[in-house]
Amino acid sequence: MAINKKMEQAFNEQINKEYFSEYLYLAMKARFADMNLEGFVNWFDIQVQEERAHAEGMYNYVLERGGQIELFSIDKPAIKGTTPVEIFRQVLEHEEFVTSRINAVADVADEVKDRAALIFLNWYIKEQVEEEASVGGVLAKLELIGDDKQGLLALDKELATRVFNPPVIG
Ligand code: OFO
Repeated sequence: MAINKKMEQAFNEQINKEYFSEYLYLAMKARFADMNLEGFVNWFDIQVQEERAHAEGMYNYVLERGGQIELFSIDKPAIKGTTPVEIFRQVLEHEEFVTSRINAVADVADEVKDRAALIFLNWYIKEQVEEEASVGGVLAKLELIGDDKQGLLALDKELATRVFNPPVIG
C-alpha cells in the first residue's frame, strides 16, 4: 500500500531534523576540538554518525514504501553556550525537542492508521529514550565536575572510549 502523503511529508520533515542534528553536532564537535578535549570530540563524532544513520533509516523507509523524498534546506546551527556544560545543556534540550518531533510523526501514523510506519517508528521512540539518557548522563557529570579541571580531563578520557556501532533500524 502506497504511503499516505501526510505520512510522507512527516517523514521528510523528520529526515531534515535528523540531518540538522548531524549538522549541529558537527559544529559542536569543532568547539570541543578548539578546547583540545579529544574525548568529547570523539563523542560528538559518533553522535554525528548516529544522526546520519537516523536520517538514512527514514530516507530508506520512505523509498521502500514507494514514497517520494523531498529534501529541505538545513538550518545554520547556532551554539548557545561556550563551556562544555552549557553546550551539553543545549544537546539535552535538542534531544528533547527531537523526541517531541518523533512523537509527532508517530501521531501522524496513528491518525492515518499506518500500522507499518508505527512499528518502524517504535525503534526511533526507543532510541530517543537512550539518546536522552546518554546525554543526560554526561550533563550530570559535567554539573558535578563544576570548575574542577582534573574531573573534566577524567570525563574526557572516558568519552574517548565511546565507539560507533552502526544502528540496525526498524
Ligand atoms: Fe536522531 O537522535 Fe539525536 O537528534
